[in-house]
Amino acid sequence: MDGISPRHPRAESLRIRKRIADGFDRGLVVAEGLAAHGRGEAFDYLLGERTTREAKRAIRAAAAALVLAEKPVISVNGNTAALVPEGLVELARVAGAKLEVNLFHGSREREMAIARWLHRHGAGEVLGVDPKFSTRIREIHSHRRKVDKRGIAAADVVLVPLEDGDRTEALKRLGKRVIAVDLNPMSRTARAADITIVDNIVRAMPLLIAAVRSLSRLPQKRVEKIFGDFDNSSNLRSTLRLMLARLRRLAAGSLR
Ligand code: PTJ
Repeated sequence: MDGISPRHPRAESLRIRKRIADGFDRGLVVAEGLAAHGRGEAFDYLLGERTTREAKRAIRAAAAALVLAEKPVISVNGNTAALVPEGLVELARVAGAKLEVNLFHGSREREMAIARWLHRHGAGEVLGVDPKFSTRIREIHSHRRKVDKRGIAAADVVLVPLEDGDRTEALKRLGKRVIAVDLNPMSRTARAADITIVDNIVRAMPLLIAAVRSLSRLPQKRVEKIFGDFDNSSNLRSTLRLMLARLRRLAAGSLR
């Protein structure tokens, strides 16, 4: 029981908010993560809190990139761990990807808490917490530069949900394919990634898992075509147009 009435018009949004608040109480989410979540909620409101056709297209392309990858890694921060722990573990399993804890607001304690949380939800190996395998990516100018030699440092495809900015550009410069999940289609991350899923991670994660499962059964050539046909800039433009149209409708209703 979460104490949220199913009849509340924004029940789902409140349930998601509660997961972030619980994550904060457990020491998984940093205080800044609560603010980041609020920013996400505002963009989600403009999307109509639904998975758009554009997001579904990006999810399919992201699944293709994961299926084609040789060394895929899922980067996990505090917010993502609090919101979709089971999804992260299941995605890693179906995509043959590694899970790596990588934090913007670095803290050993929180790294360990997130790794324990993922183990509790069925994760096998969790990278990013053993100093023996730690290395630095010089191009990244935040605590996120600390990566695992067996994980992000060696990866060809990196999934970066709820990202903060300069890392995507740095990973791209290092020749990696980057998949972002970000409700803000105008963010630097959204624009720099190869594939940006503009959707709430809570809704996108099960769809991404299902898409990886289904594309894993297709011949490689077809998966390559799905990846190759995807155009991130045009998909982002189309998402922005959707948001603007909804904003105009909402504003017209309020100003009447
Ligand atoms: O746990 P840490 O230390 O790694 O810190 C994580 C945060 C999220 C605090 C850090 O990465 C950060 O400051 O991120 P930003 O710069 O606030 O960017 C987060 C982006 O994620 C914003 O564009 C939000 O709109 C978006 N976002 C927030 N919640 C969601 C989301 N996107 C998808 N699903 C969400 N639920």
